Amino acid sequence: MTETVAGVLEDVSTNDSPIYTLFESLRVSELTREHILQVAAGVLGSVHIDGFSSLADCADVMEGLRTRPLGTYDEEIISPPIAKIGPAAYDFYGKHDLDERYWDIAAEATAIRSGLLRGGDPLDFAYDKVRAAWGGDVVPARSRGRDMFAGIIREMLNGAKLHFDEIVREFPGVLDETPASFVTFNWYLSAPDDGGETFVYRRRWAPADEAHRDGYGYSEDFVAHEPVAVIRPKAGDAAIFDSRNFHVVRRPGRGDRRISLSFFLGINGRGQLVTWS
Ligand SMILES: O=C(O)CCC(=O)C(=O)O
Ligand SMILES: [Fe+2]
Repeated sequence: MTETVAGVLEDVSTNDSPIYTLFESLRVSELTREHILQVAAGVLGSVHIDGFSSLADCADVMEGLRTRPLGTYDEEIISPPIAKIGPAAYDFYGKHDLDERYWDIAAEATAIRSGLLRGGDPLDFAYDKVRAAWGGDVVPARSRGRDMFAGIIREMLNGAKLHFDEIVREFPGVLDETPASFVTFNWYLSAPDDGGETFVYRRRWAPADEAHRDGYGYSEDFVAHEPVAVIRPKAGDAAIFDSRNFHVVRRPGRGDRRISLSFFLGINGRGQLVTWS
């Protein structure tokens, strides 16, 4: 157990058997395998990695995004550009199928992304660091034998409503193999001076929560009293948390745009990290 977690260890048990909430938002300078495992096991709310990349690398990617002819890879692209580069499996949940469009958008996005960081792919940079932390393979999840897309670049223009991400529940059968955990990874390439925080609640979806539906998300009142891990993004930082916990992204305030490169991480039965977006 890390020192910080031990430091906040508080027995909240109502009988003689100790029980700990364990939902800290840890702030570290290096991601480790233990961080990923603790988030996956649910004994850590979030890990915020300071200086995951240099600001120069963020600026390089941002400059590339500014000058790239981004084309018509997705109708969700709005002005200003870079609302989203790359498909999210989520976009295809309603169709119950990753159709040809998914693979087409994936190929285009991969091509656009491939030259964005010092002539290389920023996803490779992120994979190298996550692989080093994990000490094992980081490989794409597969859907009907094909490598899924991972590494969406997206701008949160207005934040995101309270939601959870659990692909095996929302899109059963899409992954060829069921991972044992669901962690989201976000590398913040650009971030506002204020606003744009991510709140992660210690609360997983339950069927009765559908009574709190609000469009694609949920109203926040029913999680308001849960322990919460808060991430305040800074450019160059990264963060992980269990994507099955309800989370909300606040509207970005003053300063730079809120742009991240992100993917989900699952741990499979062979001890590999598998990725998708
Ligand atoms: O941008 C963020 O901080 C979180 C976005 C999100 O909803 C996710 O990664 O699942
Ligand atoms: Fe999410």
